[in-house]
Amino acid sequence: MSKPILTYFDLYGKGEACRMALAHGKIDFEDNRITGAAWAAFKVSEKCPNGQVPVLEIDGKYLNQSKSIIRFIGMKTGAYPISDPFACHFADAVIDTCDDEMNKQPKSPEGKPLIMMMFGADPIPAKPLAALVEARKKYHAKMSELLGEKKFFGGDKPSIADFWVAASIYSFERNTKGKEAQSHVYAAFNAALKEDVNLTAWTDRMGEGAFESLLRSRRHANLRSVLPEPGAADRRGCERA
Ligand SMILES: N[C@@H](CCC(=O)N[C@@H](CS)C(=O)NCC(=O)O)C(=O)O
Repeated sequence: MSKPILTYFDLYGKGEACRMALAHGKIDFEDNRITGAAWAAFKVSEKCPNGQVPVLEIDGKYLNQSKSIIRFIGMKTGAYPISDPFACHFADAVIDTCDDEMNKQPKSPEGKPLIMMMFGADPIPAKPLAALVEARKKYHAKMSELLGEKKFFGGDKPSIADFWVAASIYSFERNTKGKEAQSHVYAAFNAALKEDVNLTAWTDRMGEGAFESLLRSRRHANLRSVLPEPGAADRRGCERA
């Protein structure tokens, strides 16, 4: 297998779960964080099948779509065990449930998800923040219910569902290097997570072992400097900071 290259922006967003799956699977990969002219060229090249990232380049092929990529990684590493269709179904169902919960996110009167205010320069005001926290609590409760008494969503070891959920939690509740103007949002989400003892314990478990170095190497994602044009990623649904 050639050394895979994961191309994404210098954000957590839709690329982070794939990074986590690769790191946890101990796959030596190039974390290609693209911006500016390099991104403009990549977007229109044959390397970018749908003009969007993430893209995983491996063995001369260019794989797009974050969920399809993470399944591919999981098939290679065992985190998506194709010999166990029930386990694969459960992992997929958790990921689909994440989508359902994200689709229920509060929106502005214009129909824009309030979470997109994370991309703005102004701190999110109290009222939309309260709505976001409420939605996040429902997400926590749903994930906690699906996790049940298992150590991981994948049972004894993490599956791609664990990486999917961890990418979100470590982008918000446990993001220690997030955008300063929104630090009160990270803090409020973190406080909400603490109310869920089960999911908090899982979050702690996910932060141990193979993930430690990945999490330690994380740096502040400067949203505005990485976007190809002001608000572009915002419009395209990069819902995670
Ligand atoms: N369904 C795709 C969506 C990918 C997507 O929305 N990518 C955004 C970044 S999060 C993007 O490439 N935006 C820039 C653009 O479309 O020009 C996936 O899950 O991979």
